Amino acid sequence: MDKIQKKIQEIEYQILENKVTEEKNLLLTEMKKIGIEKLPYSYSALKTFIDPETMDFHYNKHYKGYVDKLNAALAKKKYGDVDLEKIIKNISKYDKTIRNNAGGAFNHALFWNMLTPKPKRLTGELYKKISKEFGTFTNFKKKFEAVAKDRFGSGWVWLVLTKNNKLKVMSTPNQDNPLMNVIEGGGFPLLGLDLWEHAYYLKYRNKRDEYITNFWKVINWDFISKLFEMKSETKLLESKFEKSLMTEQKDVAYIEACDRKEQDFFQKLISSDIGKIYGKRIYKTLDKVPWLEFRPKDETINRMQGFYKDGERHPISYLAGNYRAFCMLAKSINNLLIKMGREPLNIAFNENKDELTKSVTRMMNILEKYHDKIFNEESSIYKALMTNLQQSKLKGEQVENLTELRFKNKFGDIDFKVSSQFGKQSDNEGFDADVTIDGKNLSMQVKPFDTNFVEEGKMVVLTTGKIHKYTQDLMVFTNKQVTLVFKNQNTILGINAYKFPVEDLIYELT
Ligand code: MN3
Repeated sequence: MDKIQKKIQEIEYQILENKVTEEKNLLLTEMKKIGIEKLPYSYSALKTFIDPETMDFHYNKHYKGYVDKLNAALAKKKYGDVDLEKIIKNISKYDKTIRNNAGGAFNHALFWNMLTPKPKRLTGELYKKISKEFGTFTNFKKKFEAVAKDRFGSGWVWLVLTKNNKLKVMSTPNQDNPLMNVIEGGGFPLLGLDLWEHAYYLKYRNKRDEYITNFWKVINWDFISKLFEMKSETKLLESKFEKSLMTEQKDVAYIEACDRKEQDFFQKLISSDIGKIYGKRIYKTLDKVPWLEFRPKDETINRMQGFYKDGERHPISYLAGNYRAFCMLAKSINNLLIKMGREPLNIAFNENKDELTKSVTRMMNILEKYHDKIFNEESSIYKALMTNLQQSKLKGEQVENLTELRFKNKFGDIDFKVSSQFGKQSDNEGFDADVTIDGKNLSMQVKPFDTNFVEEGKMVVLTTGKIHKYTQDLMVFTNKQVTLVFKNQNTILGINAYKFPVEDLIYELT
């Protein structure tokens, strides 16, 4: 008897366990899909506006249909985890099926929340703004109804908050939405009315105008006001940030130089995958600056890739590969964010790669957005960056001149040809050169260095530049005292250092 009891218990546990796992999996797949917005009232709750049968059909058949078809289309194309608002904002990237169904899902999810069986009058900031911009609240209602009546065929009518913080009544066809990037002069939808026949035909038949007028009886102004406040708060924060960027910039003191420890961190960071994100985004941002012109490399006229102003390669071109500038930029933007009371960036000394990627991406978004405020001659961030980059450039020219001079001292008047200058995009602290010695053509990578010493049978060369594997024949290091020339066959990459077998040091030039 005991045995049977035990067995039953075991089976019961097993069933329970399976059920839990199954529910967990179900939940996980559900979470990866676009969710269904719950209807916040019963089908019969909005009788003054719409009948229960239409409500039931509209919600369960039409709306859920859009969500299901959208999820099916997204799964088929393997778009992975997605956010509905993001899809809407980037709708031009998707096909027509997704455009229609994402629009349907988004519009209706908003629509259900914009209605209530217990409406209150609109008061507060939005009421003031509507009255101010449309003359009176009645004028706004008239305008909204007129635009709605004007919509031929299926579509929506909207009250929209534009990018310039203005209110606007507009209409979109089909399931398009003012937030879609394909809609010209759109914005964030605050209020919307479904003008498809499926939304009213059972109750109103051909009297669409009556349906439009009855809409005012069920509007959830509390929800609309919240949407408005949320969106204007974001806008307010943005304009505050912009203002602070303009005024704070006069105060040069807030741009702090980076200490050695911070520089070491950013040096490692710029050599990593995150450094690649930084470099790419710097190029993208500088490309938007109107007074700079990007020019690609052209060997026939000996032109380097970079950003040019009045025909000259501008030192800002070194920005992408310069870790000191990277550090300065991160610190300056962080100081601004802290002063604004916003969440600071988490870059310096952070070892978590995901967090770092997020923070650097956020920093680059800010930089790109405010490119015209940051990259202009009035800006103190720009001035500080330029001082830094000019110093790098001077240092580079010094290294170039000294290296060439020492090669000529040793080998006579050889042809020393610099093929890529100090501070190119991928590597700001070094340059490429070619020499012909005893009829042999040799390519070299030249870098500045601090000091060198022998450790465990290897020659260690400490440098402040980026540590990178090069393919040239020679690795050459120059400082004020000496130029070291190594064979580049057994080069080992260290942290802030290159290491070589002692016998690979072929020349010490002075
Ligand atoms: Mn509908």
